[in-house]
Amino acid sequence: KASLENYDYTKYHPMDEIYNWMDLMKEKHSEIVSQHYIGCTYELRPMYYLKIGWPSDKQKKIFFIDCGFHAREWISVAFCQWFVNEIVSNYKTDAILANVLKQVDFYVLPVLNVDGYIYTWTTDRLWRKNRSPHENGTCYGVDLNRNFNSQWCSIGASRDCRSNIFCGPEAESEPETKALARLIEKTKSDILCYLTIHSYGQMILLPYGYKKDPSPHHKEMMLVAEKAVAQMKEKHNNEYVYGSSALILYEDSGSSGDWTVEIGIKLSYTLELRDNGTYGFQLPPDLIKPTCEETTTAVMSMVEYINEE
Ligand code: ING
Ligand code: ZN
Repeated sequence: KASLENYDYTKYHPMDEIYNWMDLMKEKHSEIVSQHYIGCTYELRPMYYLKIGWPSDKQKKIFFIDCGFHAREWISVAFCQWFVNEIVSNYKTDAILANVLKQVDFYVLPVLNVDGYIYTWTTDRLWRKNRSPHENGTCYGVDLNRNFNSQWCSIGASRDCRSNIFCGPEAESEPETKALARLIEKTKSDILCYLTIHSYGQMILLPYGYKKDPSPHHKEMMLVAEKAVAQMKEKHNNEYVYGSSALILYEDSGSSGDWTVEIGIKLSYTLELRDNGTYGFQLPPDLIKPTCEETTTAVMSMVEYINEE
């Protein structure tokens, strides 16, 4: 069994290594890290998140991050791992972080779409959806970011199972969607910020996707995004844009970012990491480090904002 000491965060890792990594994390850093099962994928693989923070008697706030919604967006998965490693490597020496971990629990879900992620390693590097069969097994996969129960399949989604943005037979039809939605619902009154990590395009997307109207905390969310983008620019002089999905990207429905706002979570962002299209989903491993470094500064600026509130 590999050890955490020589785990390489500047490489992409296949799913078996990520499961193993989660085991090692919770064993080695058991004082602040625990692992939680949320359900099984269509192909019956377990999905887990890591909870990171000091145990506390008082109700803590939650900063929620998920990765690996879309199978081919490998940098997203690499970021969740990088971020967990940052916390466990620094909480003993970084006073700000130590303080944050008293008030806030990070929930980090490294891979939601486990079946799809494995499929990109074995069969098709550019697969996006999960792996549930449809129409008697003639086509596969639902877009998990079109399967949430918020204006489901009304715009920017397809009812054709061959489409890459297939919304599924109904809202929350997929076990992956259901498991994540139930976890978020159960903990929503404590979630201060929901972040879902995608690639690519270098954007911080705000709700809504399904309409051009601003969401309830739009102004505040824009301020927080502006700060995050400034931090990222400072780190590696790399430009991210921010704004509501429907305005700066495209209209879409049934995304997790819209659904979390609709159930009352105050801050909800979809991050599109590097790059701007040169390599697209196949971001070379030597760009993992700068991408994760700048994204960590962005996330930490958001965390500090909610912690000061
Ligand atoms: N992008 C997101 C997608 O699901 C998105 C972008 C998210 C648009 C939320 C609107 C709302 O299409 C990627 N790269 O998957
Ligand atoms: Zn995506």
